[in-house]
Amino acid sequence: MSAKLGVEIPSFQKVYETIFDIGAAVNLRTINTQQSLLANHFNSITAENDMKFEGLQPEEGKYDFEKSDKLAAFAREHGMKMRGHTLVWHNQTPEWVFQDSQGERVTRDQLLQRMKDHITTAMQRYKGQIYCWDVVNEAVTDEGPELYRKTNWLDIIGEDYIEKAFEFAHAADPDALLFYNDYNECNSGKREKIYQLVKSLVEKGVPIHGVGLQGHWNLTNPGLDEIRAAIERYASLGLKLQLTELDVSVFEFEDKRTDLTEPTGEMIERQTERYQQIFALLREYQDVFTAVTFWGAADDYTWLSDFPVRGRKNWPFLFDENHQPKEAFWKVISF
Ligand code: HAH
Repeated sequence: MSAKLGVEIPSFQKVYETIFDIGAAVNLRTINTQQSLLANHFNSITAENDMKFEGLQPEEGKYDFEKSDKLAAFAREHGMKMRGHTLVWHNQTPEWVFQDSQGERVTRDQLLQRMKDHITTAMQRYKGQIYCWDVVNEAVTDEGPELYRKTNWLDIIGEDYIEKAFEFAHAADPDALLFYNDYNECNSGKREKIYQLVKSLVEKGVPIHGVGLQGHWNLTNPGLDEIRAAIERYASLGLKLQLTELDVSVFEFEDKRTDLTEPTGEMIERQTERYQQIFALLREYQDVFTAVTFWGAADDYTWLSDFPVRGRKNWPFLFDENHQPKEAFWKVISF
């Protein structure tokens, strides 16, 4: 941005040092391609994919920590915190987990044992380094009256699979902060389901310490009032909150256009205003928010360039494709 030429770029995480952590999701490629950006502006990382079940235990009992160890080493070398993502989820979990050697579905007890082994092995490896884990991801339905998303975990274990996961996690590392994480978290219907689920866990004395709001948002949705209502609702549970996967897509979810090679001026203007409003709101709730993690760091790499439209570029962050601060960055650090 030529208007800012010659101006020192403040460190994002230092500006927010007393407010909340500033995190980024990373992978083995971006810790190289975005190394100095990450080191300067972020004080926390999350593995985008490499700590998911299929990444850590692709075959029964054969753990593979090669990638995750490299990410953890990157965090240590740069004095960054690390979040763990994610232990129990319906996606990116290998089929073997739910089957025995004959290809038959495992029993409840077998699956609980596998869950326990996985959680214990993963968490103990990073004990003292990963301070916070997304123990269960996306267990609630988007639509309809049912609370629990239909998954193999639910089918085989039953509704208590969630509390079991938290109990195993707490036993594996009693110092780790344990989060429930979900998306569409500001939609009023889903918000109430997430609230009911987490409330029931708290009332049962399940060791849960926080709610992760993924924050996969766009230029209009969710509205600021919906975000505020969700924050108020979750905060009323007395737990900590984090924004765990923030990005602001320049496309509406239903918009499948593929003609753009750069964002329009209007998109960038609206994104700037949106980020300014989002961070003003988050600062209002700085007593409950302990971290804001983006699902990436700069516009040269985002999962949104493959989702929901394959191969369509998106520009959802505060730093552009050349790792330069966008106008939205300057707004977010000016308060
Ligand atoms: C998230 N799901 C996952 O938590 C994360 O692990 C993954 O890398 C990307 C997004 C969000 C999601 C969504 O936005 C829409 C449909 C299903 C899931």
